[in-house]
Amino acid sequence: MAERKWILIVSLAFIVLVSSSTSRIMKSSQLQYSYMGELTSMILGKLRFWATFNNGVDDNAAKSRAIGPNMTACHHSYGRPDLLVYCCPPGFEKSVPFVDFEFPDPRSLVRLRRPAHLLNESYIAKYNKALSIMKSLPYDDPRSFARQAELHCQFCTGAYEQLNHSDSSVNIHRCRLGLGYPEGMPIPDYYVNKKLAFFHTERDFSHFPPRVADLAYSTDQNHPHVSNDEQTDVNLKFMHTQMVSGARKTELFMGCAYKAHDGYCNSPGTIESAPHNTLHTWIGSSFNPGREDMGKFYSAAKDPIFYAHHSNIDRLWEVWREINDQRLDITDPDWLDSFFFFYDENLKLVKSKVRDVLDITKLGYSYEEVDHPWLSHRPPPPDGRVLDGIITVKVSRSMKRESKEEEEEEAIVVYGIKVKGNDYVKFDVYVNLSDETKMNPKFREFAGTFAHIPGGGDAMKKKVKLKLEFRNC
Ligand SMILES: [Cu+2]
Repeated sequence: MAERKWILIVSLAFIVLVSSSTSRIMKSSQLQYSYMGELTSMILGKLRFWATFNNGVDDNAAKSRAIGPNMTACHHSYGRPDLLVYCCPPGFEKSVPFVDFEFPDPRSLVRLRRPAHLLNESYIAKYNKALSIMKSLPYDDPRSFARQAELHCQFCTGAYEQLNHSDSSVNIHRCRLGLGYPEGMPIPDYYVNKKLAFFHTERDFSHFPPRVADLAYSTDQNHPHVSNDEQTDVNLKFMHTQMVSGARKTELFMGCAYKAHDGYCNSPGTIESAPHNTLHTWIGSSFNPGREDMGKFYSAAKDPIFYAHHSNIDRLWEVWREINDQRLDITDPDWLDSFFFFYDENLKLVKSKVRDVLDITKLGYSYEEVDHPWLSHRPPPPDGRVLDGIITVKVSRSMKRESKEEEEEEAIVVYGIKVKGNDYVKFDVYVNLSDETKMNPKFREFAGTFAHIPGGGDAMKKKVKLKLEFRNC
């Protein structure tokens, strides 16, 4: 129960009016910790082995390839290739006792996460107030907004040494721990109201509402800028590909599972690439070199909109599991046992494993039901290519013949050839043609031909397929 209450408090409290004076105070106190931290991280780097024994690595964990941060070995990390940042928590060098995560009482009330664009005034006011309280807490307090924002920097830029001597760093994105509310294509108005806590200065002002978010955004100069209507249509079709046709397997949707000794795992799933990454970039300020704050790991969580964005990514995972009948999951124990540390509302340090945060029912919350309009927005099939010259395609072989005695034949099938009744159509198919002078049926590269005799009038259209035996040329 206690943990769940904390989750609620955090989710309500992540948005606060950022006054310039508050942020200056925050920055200056972080600066002091930075000097202190530099010294301690130098010393503690030498004591890494010792530190490992003070962070709850039990025998089983040591045998597994699960990953977790060594909380007493924190150091500078790169926020951008040209920027060294320091986001270690004050006093990290001292080992802090921790407790294992416990699920809330299953009989307690289920919390409902609502879409950000559908919140009513009283909800927004409550959220605003809670976030203000978090912002007013001193930097020393791990529950303060500034310290919560640093978690993203610590866990995503590799600030902590990793237990199990892994080259991989535990990345909170793979845990989908975001808190907040789902979609609505433009940024909700209250996020850009300067009188409210949701406002943040380091954003791209040209992307403020009523501009519809560009889920496939790119900073490339040639990236098209389109009307809101066109953008909405692009977004819906884009989401269909990212959620349905492009993500039919767990690994395609989720990306690779982190584990120790495998080196850096940098194979994101469809949703992590976009809309997750693209929206980070779309929201961040174009005046900053890394489109900070949202555009970079080290700074992203300083923007209150980060939490709503990440909660939506969490939600999309649930939606994806639902449309795939809940069958697709990663079962690798090394991934499931990878862990993080977070403070709860009572300032207790809690060790939380990936397996602890996968079932939202056990965590005591759910998402308000919304439509998924992108489900019915499958992009139309391509118009096809007009055969007015040589077309070259790469075809992967479905099988390899083990021996000449085998009876099965391998065939090349050219699907969907469309011809008009009155047209004369003929084309040849060649396999492994490396020399165009051999484009002649007398060579072995010739695989077969398609020929259509005119007749039946233009109104009569035919859709046929050509099947050719594959011979090893
Ligand atoms: Cu993110």
